[in-house]
Amino acid sequence: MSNHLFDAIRTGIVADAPFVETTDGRSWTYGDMLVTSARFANVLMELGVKPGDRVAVQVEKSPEALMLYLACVRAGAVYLPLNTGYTLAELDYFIGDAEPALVVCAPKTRAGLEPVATARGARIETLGEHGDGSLAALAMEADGDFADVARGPGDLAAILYTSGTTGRSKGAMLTHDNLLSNASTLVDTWRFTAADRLIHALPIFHTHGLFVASNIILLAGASMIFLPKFDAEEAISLMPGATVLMGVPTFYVRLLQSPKLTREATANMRLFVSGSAPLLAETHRRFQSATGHAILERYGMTETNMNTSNPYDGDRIPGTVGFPLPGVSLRVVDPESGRELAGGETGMIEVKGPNVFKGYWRMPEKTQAEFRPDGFFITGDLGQVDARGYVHIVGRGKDLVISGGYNIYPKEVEMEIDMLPGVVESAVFGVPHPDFGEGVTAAVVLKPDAGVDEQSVLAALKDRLARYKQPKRVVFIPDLPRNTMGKVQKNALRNRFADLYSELQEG
Ligand code: MCA
Ligand code: AMP
Repeated sequence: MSNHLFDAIRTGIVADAPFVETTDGRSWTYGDMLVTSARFANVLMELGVKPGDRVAVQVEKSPEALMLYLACVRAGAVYLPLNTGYTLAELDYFIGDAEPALVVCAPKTRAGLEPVATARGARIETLGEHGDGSLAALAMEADGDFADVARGPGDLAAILYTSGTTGRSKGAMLTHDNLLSNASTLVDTWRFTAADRLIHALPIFHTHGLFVASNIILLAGASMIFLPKFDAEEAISLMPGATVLMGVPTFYVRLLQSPKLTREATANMRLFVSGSAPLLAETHRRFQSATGHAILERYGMTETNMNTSNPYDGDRIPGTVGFPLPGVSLRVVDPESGRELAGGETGMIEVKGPNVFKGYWRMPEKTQAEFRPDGFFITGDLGQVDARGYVHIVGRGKDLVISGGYNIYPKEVEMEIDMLPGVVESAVFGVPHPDFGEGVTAAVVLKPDAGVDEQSVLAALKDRLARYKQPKRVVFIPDLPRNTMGKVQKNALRNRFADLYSELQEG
């Protein structure tokens, strides 16, 4: 029997080679990984999770959480990671839509989440950040051997929710081969070997930290230092014993604020990768002058995994995302007609390849609307390909703000603000922010004598939206700027409030 993704992870495994360690002194070898993920897989079966069932997981980052992901892969279940910042209101939607057989949450959030899970027919267990919780207790008693459930390349391994420009979030269905093909390509492209040691400071509920970082390490038989969150000073102190860092641009902005970021401190490092949001060319240049390392910028999406990468050998050009990865086809088209554009012309980026997801969970119409008849996926990103073949992302055709590597869909925030008493309407947009790249900003139109101020708007959003989606500033204006068709002109708002965060020091 074969399990497409896990068989590849097993191949060539060295049982006593280090896999993951934490800064509180816990560590797992590859042999430990096999046993621990088997124990969790046995528990999933005992709890009645069947192949194809969804397992929704909202827990703090820990090696055990990663073992639970691997257990789902081995048991043929579909792993559904959820941002720890999501509020109960947000979770209710995801659980209702995905209909998981099991919800795993942090011990401290169980009381709040239990009614939501049980109302939706899901069982609930807990997993704490130090290997505690009811699921971990069951795993400790379980068998350390597990016969992996047969899964083919096209079977689902995970569903990751990504917000939509209209309406609610969509679950991107990722198959075993989407994950395996992309991670294998990146191992080769970025020259990973068993000798690598990654500083893993990203969250593990999104593609970047879960699939790009963790799957690469597993396939290469390499090791990683698992940090609960990113801290620039801590990351620098770990660099002499590490070889690679993967981060969002905010990581690099924050690293550059430290006088300890020097050529000597980074001498053992061979690779710094950036993605999830545009890296300013200025950050790239400053990093190179401080350390001698050219950050390797790549471009991906939840739906597609990684699409392009600057070269490992060769010029890593600031402000570009490099070349399509081997096996990935990329074209730039006229958004209206779908006609392919010539090099140097700006249009919609479309991609096709084994990396591209299977579709949106239970949304066949939305899936169809985002694919061309010839199988290319419409990314919503605007870009061009230069004469040397480097892809440049020049904007977004979708109404989206990216703050510190997290995506915020303005519509979702606007709907919450528009429901507040005293509010006529609102527009949410991103403007430059020295730390987060873009700062979520709301322009609000009030009824006369509404008695609403910035603090009251923010207070009302507190339990409705994850913290990172909440506006950093709320400004009040008499009317929203509109074009002759009545469409809100967000560009005009972005221009008007472009300097809102410029007085902030970086970080
Ligand atoms: C935290 N806050 C944020 C963000 N993170 N606000 C806006 N945007 C954010 N990204 C809030 C905190 O709740 C806090 O609010 C205040 O801002 C300051 O928090 P701070 O301690 O400075 O933040 P932090 O905990 O240090 O986190 C910043 C971070 C983190 C390290 C940049 O957001 C992060 O790890 N981002 C990575 C996201 C990621 O993995 N994206 C990949 C998605 P308060 O003070 O009120 O409590 S995958 C993807 O995009 C595709 C596939 C791809 O290409 O990779
Ligand atoms: P997500 O929905 O979290 O998967 O975010 C994917 C989006 O992040 C892409 O569609 C891009 O808009 C953006 N993105 C990812 N990597 C980069 C990059 N290197 N440069 C610019 N934008 C990026």
